[in-house]
Amino acid sequence: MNFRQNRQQRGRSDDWTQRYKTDHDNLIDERRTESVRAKGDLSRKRTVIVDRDDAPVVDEKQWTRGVVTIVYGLVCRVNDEQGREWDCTVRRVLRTMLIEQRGSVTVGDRIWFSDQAKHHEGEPVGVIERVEDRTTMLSRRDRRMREHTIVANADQLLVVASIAEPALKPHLIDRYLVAAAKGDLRPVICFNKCDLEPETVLLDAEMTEVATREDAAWAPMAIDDYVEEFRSLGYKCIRTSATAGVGLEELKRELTGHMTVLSGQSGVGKSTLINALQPGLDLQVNEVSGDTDKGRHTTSLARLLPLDFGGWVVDTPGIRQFDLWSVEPGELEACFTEFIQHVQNCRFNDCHHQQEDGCAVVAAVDSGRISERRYYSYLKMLDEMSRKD
Ligand SMILES: Nc1nc2c(ncn2[C@@H]2O[C@H](COP(=O)(O)OP(=O)(O)O)[C@@H](O)[C@H]2O)c(=O)[nH]1
Ligand SMILES: [Mg+2]
Ligand SMILES: [Zn+2]
Repeated sequence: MNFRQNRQQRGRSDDWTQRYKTDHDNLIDERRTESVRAKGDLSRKRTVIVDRDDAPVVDEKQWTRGVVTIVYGLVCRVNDEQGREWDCTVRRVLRTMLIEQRGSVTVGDRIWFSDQAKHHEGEPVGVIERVEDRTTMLSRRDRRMREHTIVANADQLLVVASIAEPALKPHLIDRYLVAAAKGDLRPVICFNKCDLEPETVLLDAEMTEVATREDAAWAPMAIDDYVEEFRSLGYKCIRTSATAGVGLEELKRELTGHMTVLSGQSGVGKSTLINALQPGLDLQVNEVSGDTDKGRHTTSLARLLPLDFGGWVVDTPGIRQFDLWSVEPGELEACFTEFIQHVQNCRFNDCHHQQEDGCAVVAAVDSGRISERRYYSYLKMLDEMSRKD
């Protein structure tokens, strides 16, 4: 499915948050009164015909295809294939069905909606009738350990790092790579701020804790060597400077035609990069998610941003810090691509590659075929997982 972009610029930032808060209830109520009026079109829609997967059968004459770009409470903003924006609620029967399947409509969902021939503050109003099966899902866990899908159908994860201000954190990159592998997304690593003098990379304190090997000799490398390390593992690496305009064409090529989730710690230049690729978006630079109410509202929403050159980026502060809760210790080794060929040679089937006898991964670290740094990164994540339960 190819969605055309909405080139129109909208002056919407904080104001829609407030608008939805006050208005989405009205919008829902409006719909409710409407659907009890038993005449014509509306009463016909009360009977929902479902296909074998229990999803309502597509009604191409009455429905329009769209993609959900933002979800605020019970209201979804939807872009249709002409790039027009709609305010949609979810058909109640579908909502119930989704709740039973422990899900709800999410940013990135490909949907079908019906035109309610109404307007809400200038936006046409629709009702989501059907959600297509998702190809991928990225989730996070809330404080009560419940899983929330943040974005559906993304196919790439852009891992943005900076070589200075803040200094490169290779372990953090490894974590994003694990999340990408787990979520079935293709990772692209962007080393930004290449106009600056690289800062020394420090082995973080927690990693020192797990570096139990007697001959631990890991020492910081030059930035070029880190880039080379990730590249040799098969990851696409791009050096950029958002401010000096370096590497932007290459980055653009990687994003074209994909739905790419932005990730990377605060301050590395994510917003600046996206603004450089698509000036009209005007993402706020230096936006820090604070504890103020305003901060929470404006930064906790995942948004799908259309790119003029084709594709979407997902700006979602919620997944900037991935935790590894959904990855099981046995799955972790499979997320370290260079371990895979060795794992089968470990003496024990349930080897976690810590200190076990006959561990082929440890042997590969000893012989230099697996980098010590990556191995410690693995141990650190494994250690965290064992603490969690
Ligand atoms: N020198 C330099 N500064 C950059 C570059 N990209 C972004 N910055 C600066 O880094 C700071 C944080 O950028 P921002 O885009 O808000 O980072 P985000 O938190 O990842 O979205 C801002 O002051 C930017 O101007 C770059 O390529 N080089
Ligand atoms: Mg930002
Ligand atoms: Zn092993």
